[in-house]
Amino acid sequence: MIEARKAWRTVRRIIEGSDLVLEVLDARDPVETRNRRVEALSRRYGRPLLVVLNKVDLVPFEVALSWKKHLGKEWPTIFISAKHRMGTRRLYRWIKMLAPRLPAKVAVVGYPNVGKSTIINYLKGRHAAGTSPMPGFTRGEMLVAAKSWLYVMDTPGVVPPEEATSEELLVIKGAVGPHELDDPVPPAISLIKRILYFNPRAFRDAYNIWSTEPEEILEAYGKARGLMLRGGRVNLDAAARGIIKDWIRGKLSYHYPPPE
Ligand SMILES: Nc1nc2c(ncn2[C@@H]2O[C@H](COP(=O)(O)OP(=O)(O)OP(=O)(O)O)[C@@H](O)[C@H]2O)c(=O)[nH]1
Ligand SMILES: [Mg+2]
Repeated sequence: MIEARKAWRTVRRIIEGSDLVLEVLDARDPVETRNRRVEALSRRYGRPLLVVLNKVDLVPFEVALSWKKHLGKEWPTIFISAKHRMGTRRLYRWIKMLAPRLPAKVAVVGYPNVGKSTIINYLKGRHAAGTSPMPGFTRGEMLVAAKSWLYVMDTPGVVPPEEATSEELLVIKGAVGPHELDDPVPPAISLIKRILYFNPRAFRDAYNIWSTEPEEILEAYGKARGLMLRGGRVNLDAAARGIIKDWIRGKLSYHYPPPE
């Protein structure tokens, strides 16, 4: 919790010192990765904000488009895939358009693991910021000179304090790694339920598991990976961590349209 408060302090200071804020969301779950506290801070300091829906390679094009339209009612919004280097030109264009001056100092903020550091590397065109499939990787801030007219600030992923109390929610948001959980089974079960709700085929597609019962899916996953305890029972703990990891890494995916 102290760690989280420190991270928010960093983010607040960086937003205050920036010309433009990029709020990064995971296109698989824009509702759960939308960071209204970041939006409130941008408003408070009068900084323009661009919503960047990242990881669109994991959702159908029409879904990304409908979210862009939906979120676009509140903030300028674009979608990109930083990993697959899709959408850079558009991103540069929007930064130039929204920044009140050049060179612009741009703060890249959002939940853990949404791809902030990957976006920084992609803006720079080569590796500058450390990235990791495990959330909570970036600990401090980092200023990167991406172009002659563009400075970008990498920031640690932040979770609003009121959400930091539910491990189940944090797992869905991709904001905690499996190694951080004492008992990964309950959050894995809620994650499986949510994935099934939005994408009933997810486990079939990812692992060829046809069950639609969360507990059975966990068992089948453990069995298929050889995650067994002595006596022939499945190591549910390890299976739960495995599924959470696959969700974080984008091996499991779902999507849903914005509200009408
Ligand atoms: N499929 C897909 N994966 C991506 C994309 N962008 C980033 N990732 C992956 O998401 C994971 C997290 O990326 P990071 O850039 O480290 O995320 P971050 O927001 O900086 O995370 P923290 O520093 O922990 O807050 C990595 O495994 C990236 O490869 C994308 O566009 N598509
Ligand atoms: Mg990072």
